[in-house]
Amino acid sequence: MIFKLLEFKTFGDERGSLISLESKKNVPFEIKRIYYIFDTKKDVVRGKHAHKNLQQILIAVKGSCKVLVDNKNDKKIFELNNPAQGLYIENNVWREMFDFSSDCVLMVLASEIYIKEDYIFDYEEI
Ligand code: T46
Repeated sequence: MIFKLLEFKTFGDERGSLISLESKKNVPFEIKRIYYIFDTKKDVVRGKHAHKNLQQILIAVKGSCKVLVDNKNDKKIFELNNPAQGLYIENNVWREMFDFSSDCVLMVLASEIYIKEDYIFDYEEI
């Protein structure tokens, strides 16, 4: 039930920047799925759930958004606005994503394939 901000090494040169993400290296799990959230409308709150087994890393590869994470012992709001930072979220952590900039592309690396039954929509169940 942990969450923490990870810093990724940026390979930069006169051409620009590159970040590489590798399973079990700078990503602490085997990546089984990648999805991204974009074109999010103003004042929308996404998420509002936890997961039974899933671990994820959320990266604002463009733009910014805020993520509230809550494991009942600790509750924190992170602003994601840097492609070199990823918010690692373990299972059983409540998350809400909000304040998306209009250009925000939020990329998510997931440790499992999509399983509907893995979602916990009742805060009292975490
Ligand atoms: C999470 C946060 C950070 C799929 O068919 N496959 C997928 O892999 C995903 C992630 C979603 N979907 C479908 C299910 C819904 O019909 O896409 C639709 C939107 O998904 P959802 O309402 O769950 O989106 P968010 O932004 O509330 O939550 C998502 C992830 O589902 C969730 O695991 O932790 O982003």
